[in-house]
Amino acid sequence: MEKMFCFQCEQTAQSKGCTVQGVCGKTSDTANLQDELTSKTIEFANCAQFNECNTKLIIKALFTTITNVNFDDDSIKKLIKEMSDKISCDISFDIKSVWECDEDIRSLKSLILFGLKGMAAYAYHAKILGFSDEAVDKFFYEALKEISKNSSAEELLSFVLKTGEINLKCMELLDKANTQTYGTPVVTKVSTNIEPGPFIVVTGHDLHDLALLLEQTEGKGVNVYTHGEMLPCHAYPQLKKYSHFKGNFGTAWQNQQKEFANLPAPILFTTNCIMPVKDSYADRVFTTSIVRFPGVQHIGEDKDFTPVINKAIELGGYKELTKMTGINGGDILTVGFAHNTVLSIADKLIAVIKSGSVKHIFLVGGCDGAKVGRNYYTEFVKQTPKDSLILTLACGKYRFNDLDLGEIDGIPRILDMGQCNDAYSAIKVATELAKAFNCSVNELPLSFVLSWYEQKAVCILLTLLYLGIENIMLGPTLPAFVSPNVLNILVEKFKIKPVTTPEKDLKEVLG
Ligand code: FSO
Ligand code: SF4
Repeated sequence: MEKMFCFQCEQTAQSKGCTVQGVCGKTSDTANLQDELTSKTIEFANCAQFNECNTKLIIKALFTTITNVNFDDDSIKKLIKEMSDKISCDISFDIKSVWECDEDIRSLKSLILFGLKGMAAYAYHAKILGFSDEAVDKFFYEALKEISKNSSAEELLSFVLKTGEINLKCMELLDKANTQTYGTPVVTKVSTNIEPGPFIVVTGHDLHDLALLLEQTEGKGVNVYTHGEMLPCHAYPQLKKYSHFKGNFGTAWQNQQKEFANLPAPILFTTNCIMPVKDSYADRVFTTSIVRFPGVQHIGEDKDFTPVINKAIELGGYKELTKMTGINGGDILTVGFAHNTVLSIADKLIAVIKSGSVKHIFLVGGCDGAKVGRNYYTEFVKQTPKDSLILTLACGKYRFNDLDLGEIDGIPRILDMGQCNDAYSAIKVATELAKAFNCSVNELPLSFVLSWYEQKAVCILLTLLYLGIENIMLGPTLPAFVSPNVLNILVEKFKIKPVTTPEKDLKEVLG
């Protein structure tokens, strides 16, 4: 008897589905509540009027069900009740009907639903900064309705690509929101060392929460360090202006239970990826916005971070400068190569490609994760030829972002473009290069080597497919929700392939 069913992330049990409890730590009760919330959200989208308040509720519900966001049954129940109270039409839908239907339909509907969840996270961050796009907002209703219909595989496939198209708009919107609010990222060197005295570690993806925390800690003798996907925040002028915004602590999300165990500082989670919080550091963890974990103190919508600041002062931080490194021993991480920065040196970039100093560009991006095989990405980057550049984004970069691979004619070989949503920057750079060389993106000496873990990576992948990007290498394993027939379509139409070994894949790419 299955107690639950979930196969939305890369670490799903036996690469098939979690049926007893989540590998992520989600209990079957939480998983079933998240299914109920998804079902209610689909019912709601079928009858709700299109307006800001309803859109926000839909986005919040979708974001809540993303992997490693919310483990708290009470808050999910509250959201289900809020949604149920607003359902005004007579419709009944159970997401379990999707899990139980024909495997190709299940696969296509999963691609839409999981892509939508990822997009909801990006739309949420943009809305917090006051930025919305009507086409993006309307699509949430339309796509959720589609999931409840009896559409054909063909119709669903075109909806899958439509999800990718709208997600591109959504990432563009978030890029606009972040840069108009906090300035255009500039190249910045970030230290991995921790200075003496009280400090706060902030993780997740939300720039707004970080900005508020920086404001509230100013002049209080409490330093702020990023963790995980917050690292690129150091490049934004309106954030880096704070002298107490110091550096980066730790590596990617899957190492948090080890890295936080003895930390003499509080940790603020602004989004995923939160792992089950161990007793050894539970009293030091704070969540805010959509993130929740039972028993962990939550900072509400008033965003009063006083309890976090007081905790930092109480714990006191390290007594002396504490040297730390990335996973390869490097202690400086360079960030800030967003599309504006890279395109500001477009002439130089074009020149080094034309002269042959740069023969290939690799986009090695995506999520990190716990699986052993993920050292593929470290090895891949280490083995790339010296006349190649590596664009990177999202938390998978912690596998190699502390490596010093040198420069080519003044351009660093590793260019960190930002968070997962900054895949938009990579797309911008690729399309501009294609224009300059008067060819298609697929004809550029550019290869996409992606790592996926959760649903934000799904919507980014759909965007790349919508753009017609071919030969994407995807790992560490293919999604369990892609059925053999759907995979065949992806292989035939887009030549998508699973990663094999760095040696073999590099040989194939470079011929
Ligand atoms: Fe990583 Fe987690 Fe940003 Fe994801 S922290 S895995 S793709 O949430 O969103 O990259
Ligand atoms: Fe399993 Fe991933 Fe779902 Fe968690 S989110 S229950 S690990 S498939």
